[in-house]
Amino acid sequence: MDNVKNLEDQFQARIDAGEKIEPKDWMPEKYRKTHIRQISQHAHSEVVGMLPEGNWITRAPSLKRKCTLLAKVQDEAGHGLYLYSAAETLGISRDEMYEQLHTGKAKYSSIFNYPTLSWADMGTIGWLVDGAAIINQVMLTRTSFGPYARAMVRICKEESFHQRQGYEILLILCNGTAVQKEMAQDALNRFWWPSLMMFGPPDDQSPNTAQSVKWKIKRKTNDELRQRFVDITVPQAEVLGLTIPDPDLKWNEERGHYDFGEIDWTEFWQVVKGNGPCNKERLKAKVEAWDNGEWVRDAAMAYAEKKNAQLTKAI
Ligand code: FAQ
Repeated sequence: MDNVKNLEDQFQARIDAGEKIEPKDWMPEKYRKTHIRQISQHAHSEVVGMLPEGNWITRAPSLKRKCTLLAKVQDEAGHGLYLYSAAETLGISRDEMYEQLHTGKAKYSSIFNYPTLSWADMGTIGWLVDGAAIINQVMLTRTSFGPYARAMVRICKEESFHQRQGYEILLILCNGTAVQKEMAQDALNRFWWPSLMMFGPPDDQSPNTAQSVKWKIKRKTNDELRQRFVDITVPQAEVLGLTIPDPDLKWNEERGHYDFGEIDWTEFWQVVKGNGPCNKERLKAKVEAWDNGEWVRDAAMAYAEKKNAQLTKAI
């Protein structure tokens, strides 16, 4: 018992000194489990997050837009793969993680359970969803677990490009016809509140935050990051000439931040529990893709086994 306490104290001292923890280092079991939970949920979010935008690849308004959207969606797949690899270093297999996703046991970000109804949603997802993801993930480049922190550096560079391409779509729409601007406003109206929910429950209702901050898994709390997102995004909406759908949104001189209205946490928990507008559709699409891809996985494995056998024989 004393031995474990000593190890835990030494571990915390390493964290406090700003050292990175690597997969083969000793770590408390809860630190390992928290990372498996967070990194795998993050990976699932990237992968399920391809679906709402994938919906618009065939309907993009020009070849240029189609290529850009295709590249963005592929980037998200890549992010999922780096993250699954980072989680695997903690002793969970990719198959186990997929199984947790496909059986509905694992979570993924609530935001991807909302439908994408117009082309303006592609702009709004880039601007707000990738925008929120960057604010959360820039902090994660300094997270204490080495493989996660390193994966986040590259991911953030790509998310930053995604945010700009989304904002540019909206700039064009907002400077276009009245109908195009209306489309952009409608997308903002639908995505604003779900984007604020991406940062997770308020700090006083977040069971994981206190320990995760202590272990430097989280460098800022859910509410701190949410406030930062609002402060950065409001002036960007002003440039677009769009109205954020929150009558309580107001600059607070004393705090040096925007005040904003009450988030509907009942809606958030409903979506997290599987009852959002698209939860069932998203899971069904993922499971179908997995089942339909079985012959590809089998063929790839058979090819790899054959190559291995040839190599072994040659040696
Ligand atoms: N949705 O105690 P906390 C992206 C759950 S990537 C669903 O505060 P924690 C890129 C939480 O898991 C977006 N569930 O939890 C892209 C926990 O449940 P559990 C994903 C949520 O972990 C863009 C419970 O509530 N980003 O968008 C959500 O300390 C465009 C209590 O919450 C990441 O995953 C939610 N929004 O803090 C892709 C970033 N919020 O597991 C495609 C890494 C909370 O105990 C297109 N993750 N829950 O059963 C994190 O930073 C953290 O995990 C938080 C949650 C901040 C999300």
